[in-house]
Amino acid sequence: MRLARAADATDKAVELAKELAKESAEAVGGDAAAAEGAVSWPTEAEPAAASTAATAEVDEEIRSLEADKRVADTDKASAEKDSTTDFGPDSAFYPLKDKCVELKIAQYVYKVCPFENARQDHTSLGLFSGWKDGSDYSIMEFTGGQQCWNGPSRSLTLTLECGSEDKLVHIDEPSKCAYAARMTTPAACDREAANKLRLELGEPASVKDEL
Ligand code: MAN
Repeated sequence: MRLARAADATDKAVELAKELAKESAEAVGGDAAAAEGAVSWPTEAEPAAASTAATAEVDEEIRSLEADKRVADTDKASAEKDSTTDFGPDSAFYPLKDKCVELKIAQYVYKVCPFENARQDHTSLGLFSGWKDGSDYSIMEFTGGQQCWNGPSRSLTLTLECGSEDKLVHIDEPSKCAYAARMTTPAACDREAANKLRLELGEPASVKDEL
């Protein structure tokens, strides 16, 4: 929608630029016909007042279009990223996109942004690299974080549990520079409820387990 609006706005601006160029060319005694064909700007040292106003109006329109374009570019990049991200069955975990949760433990503030990255203060604990194999969309993996002194590159696993709010509830470091976090989120409740039901019905806990 925004892209369509930006395209509309661009057409309008081109029309406006042509009109204004024509007016300003007339105002400074230029060739109006030539101005309409190729948008040409007056080159006089002291342009007429009308020409200055027209230039300001076009400049303003250009600034506004540039702002529209930046928004459209950001939307496009975000849509492209979304199309390659696995938000789980029926996109159950889409609500966690653009969310971040924090927890302070001892001297560190941990910040996890589920489909983005994980941090310990300013130290990267990795970027979201996918769902842990066989975890049935319950564990997210973050890899390629800041190199540990004499050790591996930092990484983190995030276990998602059903809960009434998006909240980081625990983080520890079971082995040096490999962190394990747990967060609660309503987004995990459907999956947990479905698994519970399957269990009660005596069926395997998840489709994946059947494979
Ligand atoms: C920092 C922190 C710790 C980590 C050490 C490893 O102090 O990132 O979590 O164990 O570095 O040197």
